Amino acid sequence: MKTNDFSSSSSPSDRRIGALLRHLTAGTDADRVSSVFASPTSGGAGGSVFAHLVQAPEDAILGVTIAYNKDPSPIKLNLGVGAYRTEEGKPLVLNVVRKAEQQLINDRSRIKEYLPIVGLVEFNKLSAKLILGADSPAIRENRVTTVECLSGTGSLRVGGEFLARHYHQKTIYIPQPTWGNHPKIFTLAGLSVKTYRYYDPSTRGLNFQGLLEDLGAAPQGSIVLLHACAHNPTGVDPTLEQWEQIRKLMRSKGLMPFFDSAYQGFASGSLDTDAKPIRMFVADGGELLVAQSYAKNMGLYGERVGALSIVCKAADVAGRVESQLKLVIRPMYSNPPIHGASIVAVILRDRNLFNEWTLELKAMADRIISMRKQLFEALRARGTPGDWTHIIKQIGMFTFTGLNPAQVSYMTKEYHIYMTSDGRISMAGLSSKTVPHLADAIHAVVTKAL
Ligand code: PLA
Repeated sequence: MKTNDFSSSSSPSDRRIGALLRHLTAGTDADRVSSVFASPTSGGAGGSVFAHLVQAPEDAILGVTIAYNKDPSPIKLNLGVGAYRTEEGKPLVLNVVRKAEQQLINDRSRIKEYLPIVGLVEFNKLSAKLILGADSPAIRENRVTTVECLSGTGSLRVGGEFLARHYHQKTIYIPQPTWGNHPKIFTLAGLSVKTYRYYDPSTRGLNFQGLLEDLGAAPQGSIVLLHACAHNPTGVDPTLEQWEQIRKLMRSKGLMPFFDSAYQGFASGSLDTDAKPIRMFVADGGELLVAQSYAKNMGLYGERVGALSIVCKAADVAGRVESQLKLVIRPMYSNPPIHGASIVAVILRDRNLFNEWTLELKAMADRIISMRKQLFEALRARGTPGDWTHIIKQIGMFTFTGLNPAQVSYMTKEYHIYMTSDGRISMAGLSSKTVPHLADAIHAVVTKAL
């Protein structure tokens, strides 16, 4: 039987006639396969159903690494993403993490079954203790519900979606500027995103007055995203006295605090000191949310391990909140991964490993602080015009240099130094060896008047 006369033809009407013919002559399997070529999602001559897509831009932060990887220059330097590097410029796996992993591997009783929807229960309890404090009244009174989520990002997303479903106010105020993913996470979670003033470029410090005015003018009950410490990208945190004023204002207006704690321990080197602002809000007995990440402070970036805690006023409410969180999580990713959370649980439950972790964490924080000093001194030695004291005043992983996008792109082109276009540099990506190169680049670019 010869029914293929039309199937190799390119005209759609020919193909339709061919298909019709084959249908009428009740063809063989091969005929039926070729008739599928006329359907939009099958192979063959038709165009892709995705052909209309435009190329999306790379992510403003993670795209910097992609550009860096493509650069063959031996002097290239990646100060884009906030990922800790050693003095040798290498990624670091903490010693305690290696030890915890060894323990896990040696334990033959460990299995790979699904975790519950809320994740590893011991990890959740230990995470709440780490952020709220071992003596937290909220934990003692069983008013906290904690769920394991996919690192800080996942915790923010689950918390955002929970609020969009169950909280009476759907607007979240985020600082201006903030981590670039915040507006996207909360918009997709179903909240409407507004900003409050945070940073004053003229002082390179906190715009405290603007912050108080904007939160004061926010509608009653609005959600407010607060960076727990080491504000990204500015490196500017409120003082404890300012936090106290923020707390009073927010509580007086029934604003709901949603803390993003992505850098606990990285700001001061102390886990407890960095958690103080959150604990001040818990101490007043009010409600709040906290998203925790272990990416930076335990160096577990790719393990995607974090937690969302919701502090409630009563234990029975916390229980119902948890039941609703499960309804958010189950259709999103069903249940979280087991490995990263197990590493964290091993470290947090064991006093020796915990102490060793705090030392390693402090060493990372100290190395970053020493990079700040070295860069500041290097610019001073070069007589680079401008006041660079913000390099040593700012807190955490990043320096918000004040360099503009043209200056950033010049430094990338001429010096192979990669950073986000807002002039943020990851101090954790620097080393004593690379400081002079960065200082040369900054000196060149500010004296060029771009
Ligand atoms: N919140 C803030 C304020 C962050 O800076 C980051 C990460 C996260 C949450 C999320 O981290 P996690 O999901 O990995 O736990 N910010 C990085 C990386 C370090 C990134 O953009 O993804 C940054 O370079 O800004």
